[in-house]
Amino acid sequence: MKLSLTSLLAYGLAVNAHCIFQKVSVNGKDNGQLTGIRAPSNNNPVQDVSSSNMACGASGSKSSTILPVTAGDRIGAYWGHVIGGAQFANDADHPIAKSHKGPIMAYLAKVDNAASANVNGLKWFKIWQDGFDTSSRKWGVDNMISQSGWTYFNLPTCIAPGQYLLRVETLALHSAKNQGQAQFYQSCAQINVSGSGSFTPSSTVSFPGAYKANDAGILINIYGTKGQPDMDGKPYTPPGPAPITC
Ligand SMILES: [Cu+2]
Repeated sequence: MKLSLTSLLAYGLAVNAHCIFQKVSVNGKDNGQLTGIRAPSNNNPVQDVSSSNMACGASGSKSSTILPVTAGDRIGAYWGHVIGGAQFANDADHPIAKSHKGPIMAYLAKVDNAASANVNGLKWFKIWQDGFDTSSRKWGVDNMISQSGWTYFNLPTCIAPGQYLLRVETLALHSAKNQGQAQFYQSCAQINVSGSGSFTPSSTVSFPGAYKANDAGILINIYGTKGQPDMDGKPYTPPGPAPITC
């Protein structure tokens, strides 16, 4: 059944197509809903790059769990339209509306205690990103949708042992040709890394602070000459620093 806009409004459901990062898997093991993660309680995006919510999203759910991971592990970040996944049966906007083209990025910040660390003033470095593939013309968001809401990346093998916040971000660019209309969705996972890595970042960024509203990867028209959201095949560089290399 396809619900009309009128019936959606009649049911009192939010008519938006946003998303929330709300679960973490490690080497294929799903840790469960909101376990070891700080996630906003609703799916509204952050649109002001100077907001303190740029770090880990608007404050919402908290968890006392710190997820054990080993450097090199395959991490999964799960996105859903709302907390819990789909908003209703056959939700076409789960895990996110197909219109919401853009990159997905992952950052780490070293903390003393991942469950209690204040998100303000942390020093972040990027470990992974899935931007735009000029040959397939697919965005990171397209890959996340095709993997049923999961985004996968490896925790770099060089990451030094200790506790970190893992910030995973979807940046939706469908309206980004107007300043302030790019949509940022991020939550932070609480992880304790083991292994024999010794990486210390030579440079870090802060959230807010890492992005400017007019950065080339944020204030951008992604539509080609026929209105298709594919950059006309031109390359796209996500905002922020390049991911580290081990
Ligand atoms: Cu949205």
